[in-house]
Order: sequence, then C-alpha cells, then structure tokens
Amino acid sequence: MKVFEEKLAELRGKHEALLTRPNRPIEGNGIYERYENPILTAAHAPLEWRYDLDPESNPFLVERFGINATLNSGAIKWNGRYVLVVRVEAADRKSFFAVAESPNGVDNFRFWPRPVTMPEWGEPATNVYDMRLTRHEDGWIYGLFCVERKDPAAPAGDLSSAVAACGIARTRDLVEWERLPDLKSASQQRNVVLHPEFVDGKYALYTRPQDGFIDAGGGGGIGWALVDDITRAEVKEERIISARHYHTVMECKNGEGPHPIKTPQGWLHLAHGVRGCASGLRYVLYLYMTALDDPARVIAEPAGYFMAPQGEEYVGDVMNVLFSNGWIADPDGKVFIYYASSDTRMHVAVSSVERLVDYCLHTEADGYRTGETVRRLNRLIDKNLNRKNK
Ligand code: M1P
Repeated sequence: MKVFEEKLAELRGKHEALLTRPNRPIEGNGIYERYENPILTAAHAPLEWRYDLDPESNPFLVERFGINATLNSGAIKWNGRYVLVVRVEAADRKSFFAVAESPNGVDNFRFWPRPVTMPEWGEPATNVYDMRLTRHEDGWIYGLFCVERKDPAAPAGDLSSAVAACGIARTRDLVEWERLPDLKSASQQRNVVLHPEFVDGKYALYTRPQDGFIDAGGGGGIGWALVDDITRAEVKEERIISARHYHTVMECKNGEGPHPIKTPQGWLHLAHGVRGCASGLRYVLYLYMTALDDPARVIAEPAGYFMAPQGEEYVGDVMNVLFSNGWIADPDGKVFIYYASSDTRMHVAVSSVERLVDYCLHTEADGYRTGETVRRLNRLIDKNLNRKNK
C-alpha cells in the first residue's frame, strides 16, 4: 500500500510539473514566433483517464487506458480562456474529442475532467476527428468534423477502405452537443469548415470534395458551398476557390484550416497543402485572403508555405506533417496559431493580424516556374541594392 501511494505521489508530481511547465517564444522569421514546448502531448491526459487509481484493483499502478496522441484541435476563446477541442487518439487508434483550456494560450493547458460524449447520427462512426469550431452569427457554436466509416462497397479482405463525411454538431457550452445530420454531398468530404457569417442569407461552407478516402482524385481543392438549412445541410453546388497546382506545396491536396479571421483588408485564411516526395506525403501550412464582400473571391495567394515542420516536429506517427484546424484572434490583434506536428502533439505559434495580413499582401504569388521564382527573387534584391546605393 505504501509503495502504491509513493508511486502515485510521484506520478502526480511529474504530471503537474508537465502541465505547469512555462513556455517561451523562440526566434522566428518575423511573421510569427513558435513556442518552445509542445502545449499538449499524450502525457498531458489526466491520470484519471489512464490509470485505475484503486490499489486493490491495480496494485502495480500500471496504465489501464493508453493515450497515443493529442493532435488536430479546434480553438475558441471561451469565458476569457483559450480553449481547444482536441483530437485525442487512444492506443486503439480511435479518436475522440476532449476540451483543454489555458489561461494565457501558450502554456498551462489542462483537460476538462471528461471527454466529449458526441451523440451519434446515422450509422455509428468508426472514428471522428479534426473539429473546426465556429461561433456563428446565428448564436450557436458549431463543430464540424470528419466522420469515418468503413466503405460498405469495399471487397472482402479490404480492411482499409473508408468513407469520409462531414459531421455537424452544435453547442452552447462545449459540454452538451446537439448532433445534426451529416452533410449530404455527392463526394467524400473532409476538412469542411463553417464560415462565421451568413452569406446571401445562407450558411456558407468551405469544403474539400475528394474522390477517395486518401486521394483528392480528379477534383480536390478548397471548395465553397452555400447551404439553406444547417439542420439538413446539403452541398448542391460547389466551386473550387483554392485549387491544387502542379509543382506547388498543394500539388496532391489541400484543405481549409480553421474558419477565416475577419480583418479590415479581407478574410484571412489558414490552410494545409500536401505534396508527395520519396518519404511520403509532406503537409505544410499556407495562408491566403479573400474579399470582405465575397469570402469566396481570392485576393491574395502568397507563394509556397507559411509554416513547415522543423526539428522534432518532423517526427511522429505520420512524419513530415503540420496540420492546423484552430486559431484564436484576440481583440488586441494577437493571433494564436494552434498546430499539430506529425499527427502526434500540439504546438502554438503567435503572430498578429497585422503581420499575417502584411505577409499575405506582400508575398508574391507562385509563378509555377523556376524562372518566375528567380525573377521574383531578383525584384527583391534589386530593391535592396538600389536602396543601399542611395
Ligand atoms: O496524416 C495527416 C493528415 O491527413 C488527413 O488530412 P487530409 O484530409 O488533408 O488528407 C487527416 O486525416 C488529418 O487528420 C491528418 O492530420
């Protein structure tokens, strides 16, 4: 009994030290500052989730429930706290949602005592993940997320083919969720995001139509669709607003991140782009902007990525991946970018609306050819050299 109590005290001490570890900004490229430590890892999960804390039934104090990863999190400012709806992946590969909050947005993240119990809709999901949170002007907070089910058309013996659809739920307190019907769409859908305002009196969605579960296929790109009734949401018409291109960071596929931030110069978007390479797929983050009077009209498309894996971020369950589906813009213009690395852990980088808009409006677009890249570089060099010679 004494040994059990000592072990438990040590566990609690280490856990508390991890949760309260201060974080600090490390040098960046001027556009944003990354923070030194991941903000949420599997080890942040409450001990009550992982251990049976009864010495009678768990005399060796071993883990009874494995947590594998904490990744792709939706984000929202809630009662003055920085709140994430985290994709928590258990050792059995199943993801579920759990809320974690921090007083300052960069450290001291702590999970709420219980995970989210998400009501089912239709055929119960095998997996759910990657929630995008939207505080909509209709008064609800919406969570749109990927719902994965085994492909009923898969031949016998194919235990990998799946079908991705967009699940929709809404809440007023992040505790009780009302599940609405999944988004009806002719194609598979992942990375669907609800725009925070009505557009032409309708709900507006950023979509990501895909032919298969992994491949974007013939279509792909970030789409745009208007929906009359969110309680019976259906994609009737969809047009691509951020397309894939040969030899870019989004050659294979792309997807909207969190919902865009409204700025005086336009809607500021964060998205991910995917390309193939010898070691597999490489996921990076990119920014673009759309017009205030038409969130589907692109007005700025800086070339290349905005953030890519760095250092230990390269390593994890799915290597070479940065993914973001949550950011928070404070009233003073500070922006907290929450991103996961290699499908394993959560990080934060901090910037401001002003700096991110400046980056978008002053980074030239991709010219799709090396000659154009050199011309773009020379324009900058000319500017600097001319200035020096003045
Ligand atoms: O493994 C990398 C990412 O792969 C998927 O992203 P996409 O929908 O663009 O293919 C998702 O499963 C995402 O969760 C994951 O991080």
